[in-house]
Amino acid sequence: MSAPDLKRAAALAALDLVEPGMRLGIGTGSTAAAFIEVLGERVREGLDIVGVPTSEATYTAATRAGIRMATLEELPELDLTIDGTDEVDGRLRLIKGGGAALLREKIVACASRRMVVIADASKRVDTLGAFPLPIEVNAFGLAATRRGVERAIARSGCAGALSLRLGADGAPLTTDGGHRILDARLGAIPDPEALSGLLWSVPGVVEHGLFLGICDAAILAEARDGRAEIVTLGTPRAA
Ligand code: ABF
Repeated sequence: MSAPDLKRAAALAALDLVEPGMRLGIGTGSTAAAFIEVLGERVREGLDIVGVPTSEATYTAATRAGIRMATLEELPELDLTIDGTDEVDGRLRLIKGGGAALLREKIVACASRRMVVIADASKRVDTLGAFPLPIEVNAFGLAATRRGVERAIARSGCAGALSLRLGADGAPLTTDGGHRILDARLGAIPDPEALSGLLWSVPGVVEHGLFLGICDAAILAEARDGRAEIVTLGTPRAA
């Protein structure tokens, strides 16, 4: 099965969690795009829900799909957020932010009663960190913030290079929130909780891509004998 087929299979499994009248956080990335597609089909068949996007790109895609959208200002409490991820471990700890939307994704996820990630099973890891950890930083005083981030990484027992994320035009990428992203190539993060706290203590760090204790379930699709097998990791409530 192709990756798009697996993403769609995970998205369809997440759609089963959507009930009429729900206020939905809708994520960013290609798997979230598959969810928008299948959700749009159900909305066109009459499903009544309202969505809050985690990025401008998601707002545009969901609106095009005919999904009624609102802002988090209008709907500060959500019932369920469906979003993608870059990595998920066995304790439902995530690395997110490959799509540069991590700040709004974390805000929306934390405004939701439940947060469910959808992905193909390649995102499943034993230890977080093979995927570079995105760290969203203020553009002001970037050099000083970078040194603070390097010290925080070292104090957490991790090691690895930091790089400033560039956009397609080769200039430093600017997030929806107007910030910059430093990607930390750490390889492995044995103590995500320790690293999270140390990063937050650095002046100039706005947010990072470690989602710890936020995710309720992960719906993973894996190809088995030409079919998609769905594995749901999560709390009994979510699973
Ligand atoms: C988004 O989904 C980001 O946090 C993450 O980087 C991305 C994963 O994208 P994809 O589903 O295309 O692999 O939520």
